[in-house]
Amino acid sequence: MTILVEQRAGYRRITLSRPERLNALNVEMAEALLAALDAAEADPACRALVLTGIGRGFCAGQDLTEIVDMPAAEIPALIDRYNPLIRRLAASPLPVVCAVNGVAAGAGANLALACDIVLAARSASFVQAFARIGLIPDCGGTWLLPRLVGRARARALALLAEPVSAETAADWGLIWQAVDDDRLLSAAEALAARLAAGPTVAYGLIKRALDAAATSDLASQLDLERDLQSAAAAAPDHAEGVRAFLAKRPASFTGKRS
Ligand code: T3D
Repeated sequence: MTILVEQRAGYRRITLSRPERLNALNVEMAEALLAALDAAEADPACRALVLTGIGRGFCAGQDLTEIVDMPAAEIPALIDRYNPLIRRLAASPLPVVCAVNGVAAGAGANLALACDIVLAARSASFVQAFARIGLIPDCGGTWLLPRLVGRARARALALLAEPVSAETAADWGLIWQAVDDDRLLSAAEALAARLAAGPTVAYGLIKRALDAAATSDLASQLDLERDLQSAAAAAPDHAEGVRAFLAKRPASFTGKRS
């Protein structure tokens, strides 16, 4: 079993579980993660996700023992097994909190960055390790890095392949927050619980709008905001949010579509 899935009140925690290899990614793990996303999204009681790793690493990227003798011609097919996971994480209607418990290297770093809110233990680090083994950042790295940290830092991260501490990652805007190691899981779970009690439909639409903005012009984005706002407003949580505000009470969101 390459991952563990645990049901919590309102959300699921998915834990990468190949600690002897620092949770290095293989096709079996990518497919298990996709199946876990499918199952979570199909369950109306699941309204957020936490992704973390077991042991001292978050994920050391591609399991290199699996590609050591792989002909270059087979690489595209391999990457086509991973890319759906990055697309699915980014496009999931559920908010995904990543708790980076240790080193996140190569595809493991970009797997974390594809999540919505990334917390990292202060002892964790991020390394775009690809160039060390003559590869380029994949799993969305070349798309995400310049958008997250700008051209200069993206280039240095990718070309130098040096580790960046969790604190620096937070200072640069690569991630949301660095937290004390012993608080990482509780902080991530508290965020997930908070998101699980939020307006789930609006969260999914917020993600869609922000993702579209990366490749859109202002006029198109305004049109998209109009359309997505209308979908958000049609969900019962919008009316509940307004009623709760006017009644000066906390909102009780259900996450229901209609
Ligand atoms: O070909 C393609 O295009 C496919 C797609 C590729 C996408 C990628 O992700 S390419 C990048 C792959 N990842 C890496 O190159 C990182 C390799 N790992 C490291 O550089 C280091 O392990 C770390 C910096 C992540 C951590 O270093 P350290 O010193 O804390 O740990 P360690 O001793 O190196 O690793 C601990 C064990 O995990 C060790 O096994 P052992 O000796 O105890 O039996 C090590 O071999 C194993 N391990 C770590 N990373 C991988 C791995 N085993 C297989 N694949 C790994 N990626």
